[in-house]
Amino acid sequence: MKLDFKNKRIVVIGAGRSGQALVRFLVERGATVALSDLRQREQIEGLAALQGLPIRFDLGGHSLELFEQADLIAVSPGVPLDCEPLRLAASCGIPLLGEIEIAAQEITAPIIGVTGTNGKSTTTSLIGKIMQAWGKNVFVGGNLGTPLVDGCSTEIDGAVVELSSFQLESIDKFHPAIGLLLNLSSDHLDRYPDLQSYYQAKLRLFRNMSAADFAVLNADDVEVCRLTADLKATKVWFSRSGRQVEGMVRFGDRLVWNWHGADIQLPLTELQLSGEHNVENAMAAMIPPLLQGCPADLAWQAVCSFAGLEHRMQLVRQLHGVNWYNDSKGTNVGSVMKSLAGLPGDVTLIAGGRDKGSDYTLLRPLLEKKVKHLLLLGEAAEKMAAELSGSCEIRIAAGMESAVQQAYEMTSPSGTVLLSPACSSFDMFRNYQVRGDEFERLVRELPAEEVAS
Ligand code: UMA
Ligand code: ADP
Repeated sequence: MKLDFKNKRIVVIGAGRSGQALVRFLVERGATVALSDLRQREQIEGLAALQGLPIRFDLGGHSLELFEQADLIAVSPGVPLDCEPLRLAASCGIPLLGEIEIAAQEITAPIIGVTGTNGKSTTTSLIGKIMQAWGKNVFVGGNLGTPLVDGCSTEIDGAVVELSSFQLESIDKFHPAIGLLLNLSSDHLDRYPDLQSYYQAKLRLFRNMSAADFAVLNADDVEVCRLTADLKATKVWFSRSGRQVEGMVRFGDRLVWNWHGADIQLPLTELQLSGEHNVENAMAAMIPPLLQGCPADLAWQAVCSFAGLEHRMQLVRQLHGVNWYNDSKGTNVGSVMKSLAGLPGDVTLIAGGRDKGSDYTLLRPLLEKKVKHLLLLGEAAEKMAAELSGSCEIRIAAGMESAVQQAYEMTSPSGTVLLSPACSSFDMFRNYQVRGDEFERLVRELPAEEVAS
């Protein structure tokens, strides 16, 4: 059901991509909009594009009276719901909706929502590729980059939306036709008091779903199995370890779609994406299109033609026998473990950034096995060095340039240099893309000729 925004006083909190998209969307629908952000105007990218719109800017801090007097607060995902202006608005009984909720109430086409700790962007993109190959006009975005409100203005056959726990916190009636929960492991403990609160935010994906909807779940993930026991949605499983479940099961080098008597087999040897985690992403991504009637061969071709997203285990350069990988999107401990697991030994790992309350000791066994040198950056460097001490040779680098230079000097031929930070980028870079781009630029500038020592 469409919400009526006409003449409503709406405060949009957060002036990033979501906030700016919300402003355009709400102004078009006749709302009286104020845009509020802690940052000063000159610190915020893209504001010039809002020039000329009839909105009030409340920048450099949140004016509490605006929040008290609003009819509705529209919240960006990065804004914690317990911050002062939102607590005040809640105490005044003012409703709050997130960007995903506001957008989804306008969309009548079926929505496929993808969540989980890792693999969301890859799986969302894969589903998008399949749907497009099938001739469907689908919106593909969400946490991936393009806010869902930007998908409301066009006629679409469906939407494939990556959903973070932050986005799911502020949904209300949001009701995807298919919801995917890829895996659960530790992340974002700088926002949540404990792991269970983070997991519960993820599970909100399923709160409005009924038996007519599908929940696509990872049968190999203990936490996913434990926490989804009571879902109302019809469960469709995927299992990379060959569990006998109804859904998509991997047996050796083939996948079997074992659903309501279907007998479809898919050869894994055709998959371009590398790493066991990407087998899971490919399995999960196949399920929604198959449930919606997409021919399996067409869907599998689309999956196999996908070479992967930037900043995820991207081979940047081979130099003097050393492979240099950019995995800047490896922003938590679980993802770094997957990335390391797929590499041979003799790794120089560049990690660090802004800590999210992570337990880095979980990395110790893999560091002992695969990593020779660990170069640490940013705010988390000292904490990581303390928790990982003794697992390999550890140095703290002054910045990315110094880390790349040291990695160049210390990595032996046939070794690997991997940027996979286990942390967010916001202490040193605008986002993980800028961090990855900077790494790639520095790696490309390394001299190809051997430097005499
Ligand atoms: N802000 C305030 N008050 C506060 C806190 C923040 O005003 O109390 C302001 C900040 O100063 C900043 C703005 O809020 O100007 C940022 O808003 P935002 O963090 O919601 O950022 P957006 O640019 O809108 O991007 C968000 C997602 N970011 C986060 O969830 C942190 C993007 O995901 C997403 O692509 C985009 O919406 C479109 O949907 C990025 C991300 O890092 C990739 N996501 C996290 C992750 O993947 O781990 C969850
Ligand atoms: P997300 O959007 O959830 O952050 P991405 O698809 O962007 O996930 O992948 C980010 C990183 O997470 C990758 O570089 C890889 O190291 C790791 N990863 C990807 N898929 C999975 C998965 N299914 N399970 C565990 N780790 C994964």
